[in-house]
Amino acid sequence: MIAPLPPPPVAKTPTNTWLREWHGPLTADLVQTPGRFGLGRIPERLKPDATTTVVCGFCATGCGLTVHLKDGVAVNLSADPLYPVNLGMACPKGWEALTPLAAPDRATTPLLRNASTGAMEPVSWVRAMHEFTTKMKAVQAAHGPESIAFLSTGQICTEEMAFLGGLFRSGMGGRHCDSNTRQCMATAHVAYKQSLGFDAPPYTYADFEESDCLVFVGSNPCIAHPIMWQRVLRNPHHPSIVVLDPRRTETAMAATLHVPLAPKSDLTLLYGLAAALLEKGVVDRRFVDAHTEGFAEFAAFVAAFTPERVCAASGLARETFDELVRVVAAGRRVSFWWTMGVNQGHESTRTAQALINLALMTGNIGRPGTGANSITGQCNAMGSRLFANATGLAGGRDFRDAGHRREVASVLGWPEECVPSEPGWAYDQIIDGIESGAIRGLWVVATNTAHSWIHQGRFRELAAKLDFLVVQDLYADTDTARMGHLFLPAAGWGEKEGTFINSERRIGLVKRVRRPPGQALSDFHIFQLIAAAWGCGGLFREWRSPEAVFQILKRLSAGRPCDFSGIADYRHLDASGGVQWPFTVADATESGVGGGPEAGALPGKWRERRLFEDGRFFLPGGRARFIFDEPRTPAEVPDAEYPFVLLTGRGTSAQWHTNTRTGRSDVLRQLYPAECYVEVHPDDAARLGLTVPGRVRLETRRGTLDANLYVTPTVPAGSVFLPMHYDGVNRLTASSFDPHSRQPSYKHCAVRVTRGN
Ligand SMILES: Nc1nc2c(c(=O)[nH]1)N[C@H]1C(S)=C(S)[C@@H](COP(=O)(O)OP(=O)(O)OC[C@H]3O[C@@H](n4cnc5c(=O)[nH]c(N)nc54)[C@H](O)[C@@H]3O)O[C@H]1N2
Ligand SMILES: Nc1nc2c(c(=O)[nH]1)N[C@H]1C(S)=C(S)[C@@H](COP(=O)(O)OP(=O)(O)OC[C@H]3O[C@@H](n4cnc5c(=O)[nH]c(N)nc54)[C@H](O)[C@@H]3O)O[C@H]1N2
Ligand code: SF4
Ligand SMILES: [Mo]
Repeated sequence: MIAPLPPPPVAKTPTNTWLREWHGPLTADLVQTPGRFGLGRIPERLKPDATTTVVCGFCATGCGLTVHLKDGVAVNLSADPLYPVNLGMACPKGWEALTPLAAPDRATTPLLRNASTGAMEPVSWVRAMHEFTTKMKAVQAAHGPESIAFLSTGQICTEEMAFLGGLFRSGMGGRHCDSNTRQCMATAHVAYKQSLGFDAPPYTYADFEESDCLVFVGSNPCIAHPIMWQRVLRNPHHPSIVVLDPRRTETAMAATLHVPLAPKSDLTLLYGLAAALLEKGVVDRRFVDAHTEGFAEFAAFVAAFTPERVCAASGLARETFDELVRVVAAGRRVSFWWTMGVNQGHESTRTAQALINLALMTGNIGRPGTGANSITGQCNAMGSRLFANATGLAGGRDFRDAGHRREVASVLGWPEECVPSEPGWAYDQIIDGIESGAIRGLWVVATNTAHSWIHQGRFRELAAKLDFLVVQDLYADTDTARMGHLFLPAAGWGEKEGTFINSERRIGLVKRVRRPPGQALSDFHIFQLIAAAWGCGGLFREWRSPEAVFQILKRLSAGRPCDFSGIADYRHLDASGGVQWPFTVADATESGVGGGPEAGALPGKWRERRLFEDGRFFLPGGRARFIFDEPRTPAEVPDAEYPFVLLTGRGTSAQWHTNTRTGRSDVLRQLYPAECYVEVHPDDAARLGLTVPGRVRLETRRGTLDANLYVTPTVPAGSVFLPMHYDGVNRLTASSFDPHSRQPSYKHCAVRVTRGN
């Protein structure tokens, strides 16, 4: 493994003279005028004058935050009581959202690595653009156009994602690109697409309140989606709340039934649950016959999953399994919710589909309080699923479909040959491509691969082999940025405008309420600069502002299941507290945009939009499919040498991923342990002679990590849990992927636990 380079110097730039240095054709457009919604005019809402609402930039709950302005600049914020998502609530990250923007060590200028000294040195944007284009083009000239790649994110605006995908694939001639959405939501995307015909989480947050039985699988909303959990707590129906998690998490403690299944035994358990429900006759025949296909085969398949088999595989007591069956059978409005305990597994797509199957067979979809509901992670992972242009073509289309390509070309006014006809490589294939030498230039935008990628030691070794590594981030000291040759300083959430799509498909508005520091530019502006410097600015003539691109995205969505062409503009979104897709032109006419309830956003007047209310799915014939497979053993199971299972996930509601943002808030730092810790069951600690306070050494076949010992019965004996927020956690994890979604299996590998230093 290579030693990380020293942190780069942070340059102070007194003025924005860089703008005058830039003589490209887009110069006039690039001057940042005060945002119409942030700096400057305040949107017309039923609000005091000096505030404006912005959608939060951390998780996909998509809370509305009321930003308090002084002279048009944000000075504080509070939770928006009128926003339909959070109803006046916010979690610690939301309350502290402005703080990381004001960090004194924000990156303020592009940085270029000095080849002789190895130091990162401040350069102008002109020079940075020159370096970017000449180096990337040189890589392409020497190794072919497909030898450059990008890795991006679910944390920039949809308009920016669409620009990046279009710029890279159609403008720069690259092919391989993916985002951290692969680490997070790829499974849900593939599962929905195969089973329902489109990547379409069907629910609306009101379903948390309308369900009489909520089943959370591999999901810890108390920590990871606290405001969704608040919505659960508002449920007036005294619901059963079931949690399937190997750990007794905060959510499991608050549940009415915790099902502590063995790690990665979900698929067997869910098939067993289906079999037991079938035996009890808990099947909605009318729904199954009218709206699905493959049920008979499914029913025959699951018959082999007897309670005995389930209990042997999952380690559950028979009473616990029977109670699970009883509770689900008793529900009239049952909703199934899943997050990373499902998505990050070796058979994750089939596991997600096992949940979809349960919802279909019991007719628990398309009605209030029901659904097979994937909870999204990052603020705009839903935007990246629809518009990143990586594995799917804009608007949830397919690259390989000539009709789809024609549609996109005609909407964009591009020649058809500009629209790629093949998907690019997935994240893991791009990393393999670096190893094989196929990928030589890499551009990392708003993600911290060197910390978050599975088996990170391998990535770090490979990244050192790259001819050219560009990192675009708010901070120049992230683990990935420290390895780069060129650093591009980005404006963050709150310093730019655009839209995010939240977990319930609500398109919400992000506004510019702060000026970015120094020469930092919005990702949108950076893409414009690159397009101009590369010489492909002509393709993006219409892409002059985020809102202009929003209009293009509307057109791309038209006629698709995600059609939101009925949204007029940003002002409409702002006035409505966001709008859930689909929202077609016909919907807009019906609800009277400009004067009706949708646009008026009077408290209590917003309309919730749930999918599949008519029982029609997006597959040919309108029928959903039962999809299933034999369960498999994970790639790496405990043995005599590495006897424990390593679980990883979110540690506290105050930490966000690799902690680049949350680590910069004094308030948030008070809310979590400063040093990495590992949770060990009391029996295991006693057996291993580990005592508190003490240090533990964790070793896997890939690496070693020392952490503080936490002894707690919340983690099952035989497993240990590490929060993902501390560097080094992914030194331990093993490269293993679901074959359908290629999502990494972050939550299962074999580890040895001994006394540490
Ligand atoms: N505070 C905070 N909130 C966040 C984030 C953050 O970094 N910090 N990140 C956001 C993002 S991007 C995401 S994707 C979400 C993630 O949200 P969650 O998925 O809810 O969070 P995790 O802790 O990763 O995993 C959830 C649970 O899966 C369990 N699990 C592990 N293995 C298995 C298994 O085999 N079966 C089952 N049934 N469960 C298992 C773990 O014990 C854990 O409690 O959170 C979002 N919200
Ligand atoms: N072991 C283990 N590993 C995991 C997981 C796990 O459960 N266990 N979970 C996985 C999941 S679900 C996820 S989503 C990933 C997350 O992994 P990452 O995406 O690597 O984590 P972040 O810390 O969110 O990194 C985002 C980066 O973008 C920067 N940034 C923020 N906003 C902007 C912006 O507007 N523009 C630009 N240019 N930069 C910006 C931030 O400073 C930060 O450096 O981690 C994955 N890794
Ligand atoms: S729950 Fe998510 S969206 Fe809401 S304030 Fe917290 S981080 Fe932001
Ligand atoms: Mo995620």
